[in-house]
Amino acid sequence: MLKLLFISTPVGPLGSGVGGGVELSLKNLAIEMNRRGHQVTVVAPEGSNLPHIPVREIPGTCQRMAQTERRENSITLPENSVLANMWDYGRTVQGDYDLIVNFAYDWLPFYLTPFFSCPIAHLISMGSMHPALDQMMTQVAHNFQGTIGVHTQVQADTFPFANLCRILGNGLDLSQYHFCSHPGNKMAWVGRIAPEKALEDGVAAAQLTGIPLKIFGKMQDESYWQKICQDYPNAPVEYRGFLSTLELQKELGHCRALLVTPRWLEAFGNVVIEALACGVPVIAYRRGGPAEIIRDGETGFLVEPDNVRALVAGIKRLEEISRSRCRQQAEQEYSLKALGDRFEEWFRALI
Ligand code: HBI
Repeated sequence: MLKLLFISTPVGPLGSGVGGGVELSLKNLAIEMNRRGHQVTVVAPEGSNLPHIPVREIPGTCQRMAQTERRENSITLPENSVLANMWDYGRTVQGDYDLIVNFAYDWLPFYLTPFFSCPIAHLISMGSMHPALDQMMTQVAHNFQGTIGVHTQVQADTFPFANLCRILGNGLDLSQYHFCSHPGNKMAWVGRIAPEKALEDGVAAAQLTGIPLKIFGKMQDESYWQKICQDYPNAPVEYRGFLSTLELQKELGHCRALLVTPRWLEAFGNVVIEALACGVPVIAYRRGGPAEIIRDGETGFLVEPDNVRALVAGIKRLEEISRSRCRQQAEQEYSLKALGDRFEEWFRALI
């Protein structure tokens, strides 16, 4: 039985959606490790909540999202930083745990690593974004070999320490996702509404095909959304908000396809395996994590990045994809058991 301390992302409380995919990763991992009989405690900003997992809520000011920082900016910490407060708490209790797992994409946890006696596993949730952060990650990768975990090879390749990364994929509680064999005539787009996700390309594809597009996700950048509505006033789109997994999978399952249009390099693409779990084919730009997940022509299509007409060509070929093959891939590669096996092996290697 392992005693694990998960220290969460500082960008927002767990359950708020601000932490995007890393919230889902942390929750699923905590549930799976618990199921395996390990003792998991989560440290997260106050206002966080997780089903059946003890959460130590820490007060303080949330950290700005790394993708909103400019590459040449210095590393910043706000006054009464929740990131600093979470790690100070971790320092005081580290003796009670076999391993600390860091879920923050931030400079401080990497800098603090040599000051801790308890081993620390770092799960990096995005690609390279910031030279000062890359530098600190590189130091940890070399001085604490094996402690850097990432989701995909393409994400690892964005870092100078690519060969020192452990590739862990991701996973879902598939029992929460129900296979749907007969969708309606609509498509889905799922993700934080933010420029790096290029929602406008999905909207443009809906306009070109006339197939209604359901949009799900945290409204992160309102002005960005307003600009899309102005640029595509007649596109058949509907914003459905940030839904719970139960609600999302119900609506997602009734779609003919999920469109994945990242402008940036997605480290993984949780929404891709959520769609596959519901039997929904995925049409994605051949870029980042989705390009490593989707089996082109079998569980979806990978198309030329930033090319809306290529998305449309993929949509027209949807009949070629078997929806049950999509669900099958999720069960083979992205179940919580598969995820738990990969992570437990990693954790044990570090203890
Ligand atoms: N930014 N500073 C910072 N820290 C994080 O942990 C972080 C982030 N931006 C996005 C993010 N985490 C997650 O939404 C993605 O890793 C999925």
